[in-house]
Amino acid sequence: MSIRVGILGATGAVGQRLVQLLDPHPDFEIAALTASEASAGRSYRAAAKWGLDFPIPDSVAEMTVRATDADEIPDDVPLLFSSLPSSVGEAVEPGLAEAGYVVSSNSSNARMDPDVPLVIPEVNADHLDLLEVQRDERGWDGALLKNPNCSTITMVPTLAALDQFGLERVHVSTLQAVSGAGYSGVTSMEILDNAIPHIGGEEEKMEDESRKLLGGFDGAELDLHGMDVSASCNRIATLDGHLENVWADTAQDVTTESAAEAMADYPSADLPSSPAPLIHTFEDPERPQPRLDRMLGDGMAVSAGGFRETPEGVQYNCLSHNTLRGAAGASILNGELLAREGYL
Ligand code: 11C
Repeated sequence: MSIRVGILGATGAVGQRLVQLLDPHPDFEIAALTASEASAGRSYRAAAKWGLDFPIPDSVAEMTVRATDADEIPDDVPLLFSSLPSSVGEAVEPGLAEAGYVVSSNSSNARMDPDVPLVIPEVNADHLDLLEVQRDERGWDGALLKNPNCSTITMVPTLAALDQFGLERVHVSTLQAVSGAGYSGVTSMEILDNAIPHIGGEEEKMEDESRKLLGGFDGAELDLHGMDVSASCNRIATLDGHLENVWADTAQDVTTESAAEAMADYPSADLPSSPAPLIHTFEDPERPQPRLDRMLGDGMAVSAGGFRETPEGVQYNCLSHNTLRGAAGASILNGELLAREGYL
């Protein structure tokens, strides 16, 4: 039976991707859409500034957009996918979880809260048990689960594959697509012939979230991974797909072959939106590239290539689709995990 779901922040770029990925979906059916007060009461077709290259699905086009408020969301919609701006997420998500909704959120607020699980199902599905701690500590009937930032999601599965060699230090420099900043269409032309060597707050997110995702969890407490992570984040004139140059220093020797093999063999999750293989590896040093590789695994795969040995470990490049694997698809995958683990 389909689980009725809501999308919070349904008119934004990630909200639109959520609509695209949920229509249709094997486990979920869209039953509620919310946005700001300015959009409430309008049809989704009228409220959404539809900028993506697929049609608005008929099933939602005439659905009335609601305000993002617990009183507005029907009780028979147990699962909410949140793509709210972080300040709005911070204000409303805890109240929704307290009111009994299970919230799978892409918003950046609360990702590092000790009793809020931050999950990539293929990497740290066991961290979901933190929801029991969350219920005990906060007394919520519902739950709040987060997926990481898109640039973190791109890199962390590759690091998870390399952790068998003992990760000690990670340096990463990113080349991030304009859709990560919400740019679309004509606005994205503003950075043509340019690159912006700074993305506010992004470095800290990559450094902190990576250590939480790869941290150890004993069923009650989470320890951050002991590796040092140092990030430099840059915006380039690509529409979709974050490309990242990673230097991973390891305690044990690692060859280019063993690094590539560890990534190619890294397992998928047994969930509808987890692709097989999870990580595509390339020998061609010019791959992965955003335009050629961002849609691998229906936009849910990670790609890696350009492997080179360094004195301390291995250097490589990785890529994923930032609004699919990196945002909307990541929230849906977490929703699938919540359903499988009996939280709905
Ligand atoms: C960017 N990674 O490309 C950002 C967008 O923490 O979810 C996503 C922000 C976040 O600008």
